[in-house]
Amino acid sequence: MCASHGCCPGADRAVIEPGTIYLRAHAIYQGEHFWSDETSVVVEIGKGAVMTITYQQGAVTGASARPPTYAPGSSIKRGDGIKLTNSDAVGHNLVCNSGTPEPCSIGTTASGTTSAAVYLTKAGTYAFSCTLHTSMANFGSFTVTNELN
Ligand SMILES: [Cu+2]
Repeated sequence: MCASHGCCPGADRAVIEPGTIYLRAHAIYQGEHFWSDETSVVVEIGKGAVMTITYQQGAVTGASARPPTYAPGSSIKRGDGIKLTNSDAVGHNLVCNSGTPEPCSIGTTASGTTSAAVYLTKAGTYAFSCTLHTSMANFGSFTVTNELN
């Protein structure tokens, strides 16, 4: 269909990244170029696997004593998510530090419960804190690889 409309032969092979893509149709008729009005589509990464970050019992006493655990590992792909399981005795949150590739935040999660998942689309290292407890600043980190889910 693309070729029959005389459009750019590479258009259907473009690598699509998440974001807004602006499109115009192009045609050549009797040597003249014609362009349609511009339109846009939003491309989103699908939601993939979810890593569980667990705050262990005693987490509030300090990161060095009881660091969080990561299952199945501390690395996810773009489009994957994280959720917080709080196995400590008091409520905690998980807020990505400033300077991470994109903001992330899981609100206060009560003792013995698991939060909903939060999905990330940008590759890089995400350090996080529980902002309720100063002893849990820079509490842990995980990595989002450039690979798409
Ligand atoms: Cu906390």
